[in-house]
Amino acid sequence: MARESYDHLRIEREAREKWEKLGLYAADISSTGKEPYYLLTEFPYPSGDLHTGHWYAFALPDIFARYLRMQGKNVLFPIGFDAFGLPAENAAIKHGKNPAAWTEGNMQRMREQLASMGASFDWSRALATCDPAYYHWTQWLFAKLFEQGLAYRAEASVKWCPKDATVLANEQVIDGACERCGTTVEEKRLTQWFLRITDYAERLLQDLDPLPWREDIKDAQRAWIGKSEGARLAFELVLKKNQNPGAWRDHEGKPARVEVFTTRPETVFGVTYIVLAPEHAWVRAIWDTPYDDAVNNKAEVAAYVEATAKKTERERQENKEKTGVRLEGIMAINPATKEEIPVYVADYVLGSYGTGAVMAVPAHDERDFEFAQKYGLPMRTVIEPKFANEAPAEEAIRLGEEIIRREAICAVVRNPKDDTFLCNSWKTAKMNGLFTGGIDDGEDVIEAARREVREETGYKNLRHIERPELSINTFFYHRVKKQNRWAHFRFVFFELEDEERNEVDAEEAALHEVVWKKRDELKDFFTVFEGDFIAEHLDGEPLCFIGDGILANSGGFDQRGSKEAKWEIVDAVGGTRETQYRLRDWLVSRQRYWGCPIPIVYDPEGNPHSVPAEHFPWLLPTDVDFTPTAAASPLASSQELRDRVALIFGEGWTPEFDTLDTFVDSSWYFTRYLAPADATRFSDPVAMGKWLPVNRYSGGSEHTTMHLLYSRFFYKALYDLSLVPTAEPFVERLNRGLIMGPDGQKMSKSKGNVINPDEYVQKHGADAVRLYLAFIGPYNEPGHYPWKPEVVFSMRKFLDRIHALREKVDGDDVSETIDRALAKATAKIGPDIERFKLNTAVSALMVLVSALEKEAPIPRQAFRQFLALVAPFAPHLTEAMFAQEFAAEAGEGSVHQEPWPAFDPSLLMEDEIVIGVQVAGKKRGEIALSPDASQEEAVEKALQVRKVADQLPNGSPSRVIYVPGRILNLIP
Ligand code: ANZ
Repeated sequence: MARESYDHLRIEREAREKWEKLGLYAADISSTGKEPYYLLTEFPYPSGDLHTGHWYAFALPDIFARYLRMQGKNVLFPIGFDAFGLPAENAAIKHGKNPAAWTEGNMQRMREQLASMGASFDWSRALATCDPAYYHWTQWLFAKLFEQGLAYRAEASVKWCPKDATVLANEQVIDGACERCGTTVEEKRLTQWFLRITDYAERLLQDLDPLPWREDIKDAQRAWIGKSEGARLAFELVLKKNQNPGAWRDHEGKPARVEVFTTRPETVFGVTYIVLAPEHAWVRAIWDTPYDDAVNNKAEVAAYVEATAKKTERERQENKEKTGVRLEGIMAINPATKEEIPVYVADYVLGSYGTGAVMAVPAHDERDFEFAQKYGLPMRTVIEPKFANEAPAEEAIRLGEEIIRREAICAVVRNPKDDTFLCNSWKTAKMNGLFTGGIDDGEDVIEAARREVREETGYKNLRHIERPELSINTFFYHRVKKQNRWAHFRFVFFELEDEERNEVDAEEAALHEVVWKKRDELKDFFTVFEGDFIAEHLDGEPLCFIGDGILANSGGFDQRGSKEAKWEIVDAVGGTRETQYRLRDWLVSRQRYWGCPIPIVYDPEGNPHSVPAEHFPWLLPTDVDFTPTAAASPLASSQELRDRVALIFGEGWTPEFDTLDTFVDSSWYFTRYLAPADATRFSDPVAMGKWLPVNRYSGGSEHTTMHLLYSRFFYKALYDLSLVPTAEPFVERLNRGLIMGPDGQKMSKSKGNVINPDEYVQKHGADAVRLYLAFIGPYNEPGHYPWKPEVVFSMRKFLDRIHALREKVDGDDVSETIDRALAKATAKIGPDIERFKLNTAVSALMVLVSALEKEAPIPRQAFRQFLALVAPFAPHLTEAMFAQEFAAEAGEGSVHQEPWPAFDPSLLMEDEIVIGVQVAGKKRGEIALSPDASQEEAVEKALQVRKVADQLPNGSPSRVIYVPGRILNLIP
C-alpha cells in the first residue's frame, strides 16, 4: 500500500519562514544565563555552487547544534565566507568579470542554497573576509605581528611561471611545468613576506599533547612540524687543485667548512662523502673570487643546478633514481677519521632544511646507500646489528652476571647445485641455526670458518666467496658453559665444491645434525634469535643497516652502544647538539589581486613601515589590470594606490603591491564572529572571555596541517599580545569523512562525478538528504562513503512513515511499551549525536519508528517526545507535524524549542525473561521475571507454579540457589 507522501516543498519553505520569524538561531552572545557552546564549522569559499560536500560539512554539525539548543545550551553556530582567493581573480581574467561583484553574486546565491539545508546558522553574524570591514582587522592584526617582529621580509626561492608572471605554490607545479599553462617553471629569488611560525614550533608541538583530538590529527600536525633532534657537525674543505693545495680559506681567512645537520652523529666514522644541496651557498660560491678557480667541472655543476631548479621539493624527495655531480677539485675532511672524502652536489638534499648539506653514511642511510651504489662510492659499516635473546627464553641474558665477549664466525655455506644451505640442528638443545664457532687467538677468520665446518660437518672442499664485511652481535646465555655471552659473529661465505666429507669426531656428531635447507625454508627452520636476519642476508649483499646497534670501525668508540655513545661522539668531533623542525616560516605574500592588501609602505630608502591604523582598512585598489603580464603584482598597475601613498606619506614613498595568503584571513575569523560589526576592535574581549576557545571545530581533513596549524599559531601570537584569552583556539577538532562520487571515486569536478544535491532536495526534500548523509557512516572518522541515490529515496520513505504516525496519535494514556521504546532510543541517540555517530543515531530512530508503528494509539505526550528526538535530523518535517499536533499547547512555538527528552533509566531494563525452576536439581517448570528480580520475588513466583509447589511438602524450600536471569533451584 502506497503511503501518503507529504508535500516537502511547502513544508520546508514554511518551516524556514517560521524559524526566521522566531529568530531561533541567533546566539545570545552576552547572555549570562545559559551555558555557552561555540560550535564552529570551516567557512566555505563562495564558489557559487553548493555541492554535496557543503551539505556534508554543514547540515550534519547542524544536527548537533540543534541538539545542544534542546539541551538548554546557548549555542553559537556561525557562518561566513572565506571570500578572497584565486577563482574570483581567474574569472576576472577569463571573463572580464569584476572579482568583487563576482564574489558578491556567489555569496548571495550560496546564502540561498545554504538556507535550503535547514541549517540553524546564526546569519546575523555572517562575515566575508573580502569585506573591508573585515580585512580592516586582518591588516590591524598583521601590523601587530609586524611590530612584534613576527612578520618580516626575506628573499626566498620561489617557483615562477614566466608566462603567467606569477609565483606558483609547489602544488601548482606539475612535472616542472605550470599547472595552468604548461610553461616550464623557473626558480626565482624574490623578496617575500613571512610570518615567523617557526618561533612557535615547540609550543605548537607541546600544546598538542593535552588536546582531546583524534591521535591521527595530532600526528599529522606533529609530522608537519617535524621535530628532529640531532647535531651540527663541521667538515673542513680542502682545495686539491694546482696552485694552492691545502685548506681552503673563506673570505675571513678561516678554513672553509661545510656544516651538516644530522640525526645520527654516531655514524660519523662511516661518512665517506658529503653532499651539498644545489642551493647551498658553497655551490654558488664556486663562481666567485677567490674560489672561481677551485672546481674543474663548473659547467657540469651549473647544468645540474639549473636542472634542479625545475623540480619541486616534493619531486626531489620522491623515491626516484638519485642524481648528482661531484665537485671536482674539492675534498672534505671527515672530522672523526681525518680522511679526505669527496664532495657532491645532489638534489636529494634540500636547500631549505637543516644546513642544506649532509654527511653521507651509505652503510646506514638508505638515500646515501642508493647514491653510493650508483656512483660507486665506498661504504663503511660503523654500526652492527645487535640481537639479544629475550626472557622467557632459557638463552636470555642473565641480568647482573658478567657478559663474556667472543670473536666468532658464522659460516654461510651454499651448495650451488640445488641452492641449499648448510644448517646445524643441535641435537642437545632443540636449536636450529648455521654452523658457528669461536676464532682462536691469531687465527685467520676464513680459516676459522673452514675449520669449524670441517670439524662439525666433515665437508672439506669449500670455495671462499669474497663479500663485504658483515658482522652481527648476539647476546645469549650459554647453557653449557653457564655464561652470558656476547658473540661477535663475522659472516664468512662459501660455496660447496663437492660433497667429499671427512669422518666427524664422535663427540661433535653427537652434538650436531647436518641439514641442507632450501632458501625459502630457512626462516621457519631457524630458531635462533637472529634467524630472520641471517635468512635475509644469505648472499652477503652490501647491507644498509639503519637501526641502532653496536659501534664498530669507530676508533675508541668500538663496542659501545650506538645510541648510548651518540653525544660523546658529537663532543669528540667538536659538534653541537641541535634541534631542527621541518616547519618553515609561513610565506604569506602573494603576487595576486584578490586578497587582503599587505598594509605596508616603503620609505624612499626602501625600508618597510606599517600603514598607521587610522588608514585602515587599507583599501584594495580597483583601477587594476588583472592580466598577469607585468613581472609585478597586479596592484603595481594601480595609479590610485601610488597616489594614495604619495599623498599620505610623501614623495618617494611606495606601496607594497602583494596581497596576503588567504590562510591569513581564515586564521582569526572565529574571533570575529563574536563581534562581526565592531568597527573599533577586531573582536570583543568580554565575549572572547566567555566564548573562547571554540568548543568544537568541525572541518575537512585536508585542513589538518595548513589551516589548523596556521590558526593555532596566529592565535598563540595574539595570546602573547594579550589579545585573546587562551593559548589554544579549539578544544575539540573533528575531521569528517569523505563523500565519494557514485563511482566510488573522490567527488571532484575534474572526474565529472560531482553530485549536486539540489535535484534530490527538489525531489525528496532537504530532510531526506540530511538523513541520508547522517546515515552514510560515522561522521567523525576517516571514511569514504559513496553517494548512493537509492538510499536518499529510502530515507524519504522513512520520513513518510514518520509522517504517517500522526494518524495514530490519540489521548493522554500512558503506554509502557512506548515509554520503553522512547527511553531506549533517547539513551542511544543523545550520546551518539554528542560523538557525531550520526549513523547509529539514525538506526536507533528507525528501530523506534518500527516500534511505534506496532502500537496504537500513541499517546500525545509520547508523540511530542518522539518529535523532539527526530527534530535535529528532520527539522522541517518535525516542525510541520509539531504545529499540526501541538499548536494548542505550544502556540507559535517551535519543535526546536522543545527540551531534549529526559527518560527514566529504569525503563531501560530488559523486559521479563524466562528462567527454569528446578526442585532438587530437576527441572519442574519456568517463570518469567525481570533479570534483576530479587530472590524473594523469584521464589514467590516459582511457588505459584503447581508442579513446583507439588514437590515442596513443606510449602517452602529449606534452601534456595538463585542465579538472577539464569536459574532458580529450590531444595525441599
Ligand atoms: C647522517 C645520517 C646517517 C643521517 C644515517 C641519517 C641516517 P630528519 O629525521 O628528517 O630530520 N638531512 C639533513 N639535512 C638534509 C637536507 N637538507 N636534505 C635532505 N636530507 C637531509 O632527517 C635528518 C637526516 O636527514 C640527517 O641525518 C641527514 O642525514 C639528512 F645513518 O645524517 B643524516
